[in-house]
Amino acid sequence: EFDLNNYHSLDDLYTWMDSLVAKCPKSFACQVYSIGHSHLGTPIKAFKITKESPGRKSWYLDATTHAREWISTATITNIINHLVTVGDKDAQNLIDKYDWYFVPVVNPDGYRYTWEKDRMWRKNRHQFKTCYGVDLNRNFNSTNWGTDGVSNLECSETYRGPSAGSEAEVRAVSAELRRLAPRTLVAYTMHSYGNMYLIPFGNLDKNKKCLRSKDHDEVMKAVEAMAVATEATHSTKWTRGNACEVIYPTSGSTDDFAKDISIKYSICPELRGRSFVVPSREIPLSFKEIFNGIVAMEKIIK
Ligand code: 0X9
Ligand code: ZN
Repeated sequence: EFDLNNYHSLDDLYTWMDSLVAKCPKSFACQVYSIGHSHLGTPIKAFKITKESPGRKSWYLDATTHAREWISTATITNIINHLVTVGDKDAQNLIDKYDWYFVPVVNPDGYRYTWEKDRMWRKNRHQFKTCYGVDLNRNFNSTNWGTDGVSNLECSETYRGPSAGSEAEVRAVSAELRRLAPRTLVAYTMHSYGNMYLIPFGNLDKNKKCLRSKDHDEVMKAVEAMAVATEATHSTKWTRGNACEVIYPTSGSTDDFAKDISIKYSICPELRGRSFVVPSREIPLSFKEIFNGIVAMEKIIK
């Protein structure tokens, strides 16, 4: 039995995703597919929940772009499970209104490495001359790639890579986001840790000031509702706002890329935790607070 309140190896997770398809009710369709392969050739698997009818909008969610941020994969796993098998009023409403696309592990090579060798690994496992790995959240071909909060040194934890979109994982996610963008309302790329909801942009403008999107205020209204619902779940505090202002400038992030290709609600949650290693007993707490946030935000966006 797959324990939703625990962490799982990549192989166990992928097996669970396949087995969940068989439990999908008749009222909607479930499918596992691959969006591409990692640097070392591991499939990057996605799970989709769809209904046949024209003009539907979708949500895209991903996790574990950074290998050590296991709580993000555990949280997304619980969201998928809840939508497919629990079918309460909230789940039914979300599936009635939207198609859902999930990539639980964007960085499967890095994730494997955290299980087998180094729990604190962050980057992918691309081998360079002196060190391994590109920071995938610095490699997306978004505005001003390679400028802010990045390193051009291959041994750095924030190595941007040799060029924009040089990494297989980033190309796979970028292609999937581009494919889905015309009908996608929300891109939700989960990280840890810090109790934050961040929105684009991470990067600076030409005067080296934090850059807000044109619709910043409108997007913040939705994020505010999300944050309030999350905070109410277990009486916690969540910081929210422009990523560059709230934490630090970055360029080449998933959320900046998604915003650049016109996905309106592009959000980067930094999930709960006091370190990258979050005790498994907090998995159900993370799921509940994040799911409540999604339910609350859904009510006010279109
Ligand atoms: O540095 C990062 O990539 C993120 N923090 S983490 O601890 N998960 O590594 C923050 C990214 C903030 N910028 C954007 N979301 N654009
Ligand atoms: Zn991260």
